[in-house]
Amino acid sequence: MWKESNWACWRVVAKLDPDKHIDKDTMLRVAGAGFDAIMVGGTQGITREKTLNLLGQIRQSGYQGPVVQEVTIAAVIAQGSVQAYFLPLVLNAGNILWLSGLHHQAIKRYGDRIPWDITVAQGYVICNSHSAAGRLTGTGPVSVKDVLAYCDLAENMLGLPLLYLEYSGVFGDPALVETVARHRKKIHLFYGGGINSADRARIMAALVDTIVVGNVIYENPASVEGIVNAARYL
Ligand code: 1GP
Repeated sequence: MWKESNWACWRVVAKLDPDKHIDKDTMLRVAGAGFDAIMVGGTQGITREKTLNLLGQIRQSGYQGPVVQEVTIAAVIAQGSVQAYFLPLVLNAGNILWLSGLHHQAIKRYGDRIPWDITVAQGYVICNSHSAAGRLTGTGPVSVKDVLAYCDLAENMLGLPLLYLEYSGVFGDPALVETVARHRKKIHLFYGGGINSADRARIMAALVDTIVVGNVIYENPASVEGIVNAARYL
């Protein structure tokens, strides 16, 4: 049973991309590695069929923890197959579609069917403008001052429950992450990007509430358990 507050206890989350092939052995490793949750979502080539396939693989792996969907396209919502939906609002998007436009369209269309009690809005700051997400949403480079201002916007103006510092594909700047972590009052901080070793996991997990691990699962599955343990036992 999903409790709205569950996600606030997560320390380390696996992000699986429906557009990437994951073999059975890797899926079993993920299932047994000790992740607090699996988040399903990606930027490119996401379809309903690929999403449901991946959710099926997760189920077959025997994974017992929460599985949530990060929704970037309303049309691929995996209704009934996940515990919660995470909706990114890209605060530094160059195109307003990714801040509120697509959300507005989706609410207009599906409003009466949206399960708000299992929906979590995430303030996203895309710090790697060269990533697929950065290019798609039209972000530019961000300074420490920019990110602090986005943090205030998310926390004090929009009242969002979580801020996601997204470096997707590259390891972020720990000094920037630490500055944001010290600056915020209570907004929950997710960090994602370039965590491909226990050392990197330890560095970022010491600064934020939750780290998100993506690419390394596909590139070096054998390292995943060590990464989870490093995040959990610093
Ligand atoms: C991507 O934040 C996640 O959305 C994780 O990033 O793939 O670089 O680990 P990586």
